[in-house]
Amino acid sequence: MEEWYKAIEEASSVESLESIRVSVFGKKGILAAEFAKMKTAANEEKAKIAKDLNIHKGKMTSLLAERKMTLQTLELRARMEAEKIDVSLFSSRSEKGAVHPVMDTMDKIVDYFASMNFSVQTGPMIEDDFHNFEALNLPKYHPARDMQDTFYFKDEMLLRTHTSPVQIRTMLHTKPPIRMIAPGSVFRRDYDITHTPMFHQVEGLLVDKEGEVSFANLKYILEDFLKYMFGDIEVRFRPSFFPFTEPSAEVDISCVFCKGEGCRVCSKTGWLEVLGCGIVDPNVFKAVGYKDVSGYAFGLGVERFAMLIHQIGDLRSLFEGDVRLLEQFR
Ligand code: 2NL
Repeated sequence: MEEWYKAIEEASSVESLESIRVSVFGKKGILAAEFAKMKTAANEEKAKIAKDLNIHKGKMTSLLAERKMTLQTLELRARMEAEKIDVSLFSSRSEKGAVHPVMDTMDKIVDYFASMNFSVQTGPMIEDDFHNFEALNLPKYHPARDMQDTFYFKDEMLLRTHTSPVQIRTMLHTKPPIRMIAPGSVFRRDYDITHTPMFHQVEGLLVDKEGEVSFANLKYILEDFLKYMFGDIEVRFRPSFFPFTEPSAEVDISCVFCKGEGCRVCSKTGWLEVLGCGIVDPNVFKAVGYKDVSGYAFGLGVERFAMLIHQIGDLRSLFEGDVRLLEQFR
């Protein structure tokens, strides 16, 4: 029996301990063999043999359990040591990041207007009714204020639907002349291949003395800007309507995919609409207390520019957060 105690105490692994356990406690183990001997022992000796064997059985059970605990702890410690990872080590596999195509496009737009002496202004994304609508000649009950298009909070607060409130705020705290752009995120309740509930705009505003700003000035800078963005393309202005400008125009470029031949992207027209613009409506100047001034303004959707520049088909792919999109722009 003593040799088995020694074997348990000297077992060097959980595995070898288990084979010892089987040799002692198994059906053909030594305890079973010892108990079997009782059958042939003299009657008066049986009780003593049984008592001794049961004492051994108890001692070995607890000794086995104790040794098993010790070995498991040692084995876990050895494994943790072997699998230790130094998270501060440099990895030979370092992935390069990429600028998101929307931000890359926005940067390029901002660079152009900065080079033309336009300042870059920002403002809050949570706006009030006055700065987002009222001051822009969008009176109460104008369809553009519809709950279906605008995300509203309580107390007439809302997520800005365009970056125009930034121009309103700038005019309210700055004397003319003004030359500014307002890049930023805007929000509308819309979601399909060509609309996401959050998107980016760059709007521009120029204000100077009455009679100093013409539609010709606006036409020149937008043509120059679009050629900077898209290269060798044609530009055309079509009459349009916005509540905050009069007269207003929408601006098309010749299709960057088919060079004006007509294709799926331009719906066979050869033209792509990229901008809205116009001469600032007098009601806007009245709302901010400006007198004897004239100005022009324009607005564009950055995602649309990014899609045309990088040939991206579905607008939603810009916002899914799939790194495979970014990998293409490294
Ligand atoms: C479009 C059209 C436009 C403006 C935005 C503007 C702002 C002020 C006063 C007058 Cl404070 N106008 N912004 C003007 C014309 C068009 O955006 O299609 N945007 C995506």
